[in-house]
Amino acid sequence: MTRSFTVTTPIYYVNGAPHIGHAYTSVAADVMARWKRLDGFDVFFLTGTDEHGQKVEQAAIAAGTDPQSFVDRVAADFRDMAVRMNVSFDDFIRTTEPRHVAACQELWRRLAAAGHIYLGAYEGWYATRDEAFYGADELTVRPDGVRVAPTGAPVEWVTEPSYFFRLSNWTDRLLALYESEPEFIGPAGRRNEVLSFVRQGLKDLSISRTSFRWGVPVPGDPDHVMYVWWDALMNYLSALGYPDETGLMARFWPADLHLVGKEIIRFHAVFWPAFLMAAGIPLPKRVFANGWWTADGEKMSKSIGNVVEPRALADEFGVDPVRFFMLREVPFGGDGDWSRKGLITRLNVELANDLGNLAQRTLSQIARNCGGALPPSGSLTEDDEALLRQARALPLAMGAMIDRQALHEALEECWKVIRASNSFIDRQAPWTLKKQGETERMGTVLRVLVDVLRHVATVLQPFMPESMAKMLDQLGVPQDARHFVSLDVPLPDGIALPAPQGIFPRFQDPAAA
Ligand code: ME8
Repeated sequence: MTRSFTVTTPIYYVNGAPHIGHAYTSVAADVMARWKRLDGFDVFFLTGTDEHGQKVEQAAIAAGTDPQSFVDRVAADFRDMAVRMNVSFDDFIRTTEPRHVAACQELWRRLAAAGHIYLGAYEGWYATRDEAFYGADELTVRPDGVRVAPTGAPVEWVTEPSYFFRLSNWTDRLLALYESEPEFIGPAGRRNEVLSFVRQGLKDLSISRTSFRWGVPVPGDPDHVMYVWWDALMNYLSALGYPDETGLMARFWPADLHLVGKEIIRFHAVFWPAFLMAAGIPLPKRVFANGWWTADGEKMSKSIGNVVEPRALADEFGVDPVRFFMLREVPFGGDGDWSRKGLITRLNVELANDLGNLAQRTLSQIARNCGGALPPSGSLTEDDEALLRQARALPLAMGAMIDRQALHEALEECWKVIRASNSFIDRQAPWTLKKQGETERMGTVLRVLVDVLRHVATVLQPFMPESMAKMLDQLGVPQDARHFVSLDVPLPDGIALPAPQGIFPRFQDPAAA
């Protein structure tokens, strides 16, 4: 039976244009989805937009439009960004879609009927920028007198009637979950943070608002709209057709991985499993938080406005170098400060030199000295075998790293092979073999390099889909032989290879010229 794999990104607030932070989580999830597809899994990859709540309503008012036209426009922009960055989502859910609204209301009805929801009044602090409630003990006062949450977002005092979810009933069961499923939250630092939050004991959660209208109406009480996080978390189920549990839900739920940013781990690792347990729905297997891209040390954010536009970078450098840089530069799960210089260095050194040049050197010699036909392999030396072994180990080794979201380790594993191949070509010097008339040995060396490059390009497809498709074309690998299992079938000797073309041109920075 085909194994399934379900991965999700957060659904992004449509209060402003997408930036590199959103592209980051989406590209990382895309790498995992593409990896599993190449490994033969039945994959469901979900992304989308979070369109309700006070923050979005305020942004619409500030833009001078009604909320629906505003969210239609910004959601289209997020979708466009995902497509441009080559994010291969299977569905793009929008929380203003009828299918989503219906699912939220149905879960609400069921939990209310089972006694998990009650009507009360909320009195406390709220940060619209975070769309989150805070306890007085979590706040600090800025020098200018403004009271702020730990995230730096200003808070305001809110008093209004509200429905509550009995979150306090779930403290022990959540702690038992973290204990029995140690992999439920990653990385470890985030797990500890969630544990210490839940160990303090949970208070009931306010899940409806009455002071504005832009949300999903509460069934049976139209004065209330649902708290935007209740609505947002439900996207993972509404996209799978909840409450129908037979179709996509049977095939793809529970999710294998919710990928999120570190600031929203609490919503995914505390509130969400509590809602699901109350509803008797199986829990996702893992929630993993990526770190933050900062600009001059501060989190890049739409609300702050210090952002880098991913599509502009893709226009300037190409989509793949941007995808590569984001996942190569910083250990996945940690933070990084955005650096244009860093991107140019990675592009020139690792893509143009290490990988691009290796392919170019190998393929141009085949074009020149083997009549453009893939040379057969003669007998292999220990040096040849060692390099081939290293390359053949990549799918399994990198797969294990990707399964624990160590994307940077997976890339490093591959670069070890690329660096070893560069040493190999220098050491074996096929150009010298040619001069010495050792044509057969020259052919074997080039063939070893083609076979190694084929492995490298195959496992790098999830990271750099367009460029690696080009490289596989040049290596003569047919379109339908690019999955991991295909690597067991050797390329036929003597096939004609297309004329090689550079894949990663070096970037000359006009700013530095
Ligand atoms: O929180 N660095 O939406 P959001 C790295 N709608 N990742 C970043 C980032 C940065 N500087 N900025 C944003 C929401 N991200 C909710 C989510 S889910 C049911 C609801 C990424 O538009 C990161 O994944 O504020 C973060 O969690 C997400 O975008 C937040 O996007």
